[in-house]
Amino acid sequence: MSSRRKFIKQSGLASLGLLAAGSQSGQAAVRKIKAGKITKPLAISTWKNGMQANVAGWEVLKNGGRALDAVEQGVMVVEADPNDMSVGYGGRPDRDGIVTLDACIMDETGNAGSVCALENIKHPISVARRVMEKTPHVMLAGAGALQFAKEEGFAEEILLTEKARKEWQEWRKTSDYKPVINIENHDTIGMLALDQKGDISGACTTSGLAYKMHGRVGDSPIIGAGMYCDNEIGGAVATGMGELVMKTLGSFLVVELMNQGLSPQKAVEEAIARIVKKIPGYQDFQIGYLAINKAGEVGAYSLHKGFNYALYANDNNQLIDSDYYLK
Ligand code: SD4
Repeated sequence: MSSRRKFIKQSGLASLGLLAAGSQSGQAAVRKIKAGKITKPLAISTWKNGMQANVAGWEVLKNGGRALDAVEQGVMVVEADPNDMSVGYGGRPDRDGIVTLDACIMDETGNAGSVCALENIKHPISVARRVMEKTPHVMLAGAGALQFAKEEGFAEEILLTEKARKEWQEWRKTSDYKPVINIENHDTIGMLALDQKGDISGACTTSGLAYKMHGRVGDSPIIGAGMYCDNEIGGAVATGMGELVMKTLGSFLVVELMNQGLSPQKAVEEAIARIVKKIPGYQDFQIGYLAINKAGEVGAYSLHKGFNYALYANDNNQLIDSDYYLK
């Protein structure tokens, strides 16, 4: 195996936080949502930290606000949280000790914005939104993204916390990528919202894989890979090993499958099945998908056990264990 392949493979499960314990079975919760009349507004976010993102998003949604504002404000809470070591401030650095951030956002009109390999800016999601709203482009990278952020008034900050720096220094002693499963209870945040008007938006933000190669960009800022929304159909977000999501353009695939008539749950299951069919060695990595449709139905599925998500609907925020493929 080439060293690059080994690096990516071994870093897979370890840095993805294949966690743990939510509060109830995903299928039961999904059925409850479907049985009720609800479904508007609705917020759904990846991992346990999605709970706090949903709370911020709900403030927007319950007051009749726009799904776009809900997802931006929701994920910003996690970006600012130093305890989430996969997102924004406090995120784990790359192998050179540099924190680089990826994020993307889409609104109900199909507009999209994204930044990748952005350094020193605490809220990449807001820079992505400015790219969407203020430039003729969709994606800005690296130094150009930073230049734009500064022109837009974002302050440069050191994002590497003492805790993340110490862990990185410890890691450098061995540069060992052995998977450690189920030690983290947080990860990249992807969030989808359906507002009272019935409009859908989505956001995704991450510091990417811990100790990735410098310059590596994952799925999270790629429109259609880490996140995709079509306001006539629904939205999807991905978490986990970005390389597998990029190779199958996962979030676009989920939305397109819903367009072909699949429920959100069937669509996310099919997107995981596609990875299983197409990508040798998929067993070594975690992937999780969330999806919603216009009716407020939700879907969640992952490759491995341990993916969970936060669902806020009917004035109730719940942490739910996702169903999964590798039983
Ligand atoms: C990446 N998809 O950079 C991100 C990481 C992630 O759960 O989502 N982890 O590949």
